[in-house]
Amino acid sequence: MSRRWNPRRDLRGAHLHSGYARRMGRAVPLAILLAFALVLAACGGGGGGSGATKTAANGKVDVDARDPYSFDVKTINATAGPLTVTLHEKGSQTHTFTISDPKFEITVTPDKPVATGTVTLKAGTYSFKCSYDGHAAAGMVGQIVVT
Ligand SMILES: [Cu+2]
Repeated sequence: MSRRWNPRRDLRGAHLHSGYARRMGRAVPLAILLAFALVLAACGGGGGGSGATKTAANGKVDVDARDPYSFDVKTINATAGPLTVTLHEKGSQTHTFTISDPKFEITVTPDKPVATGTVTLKAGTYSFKCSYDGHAAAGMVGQIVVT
């Protein structure tokens, strides 16, 4: 029967074992928390974007498309007339700079990292986005304010 066993050793064994279990029990959630923190940091870094504003100079503006899913500008100020947009690929995914009305789209890929196009805009506010739905939803959107 178990009464013949040295109770001290049994107790110590149980104590050590429970200590080990406690450490493990703490280590696993910590690893999960760290993994979540990394995921959140990655999302925050890209999707957060910024409220950056750029003003077109001489009818030209440069826009960076970054991974994951952000432009380096949220608001582009421009004057009525032709606006030349140069899109630069700063990541490794295909992105577009798209205006739906008037229809305008330029596309960059890792193999073709710079794209330029000109669109003529009247005074008003236009939205632009990356035409990949997931990208726009993740923050690749902005507006052009034409005065
Ligand atoms: Cu995109």
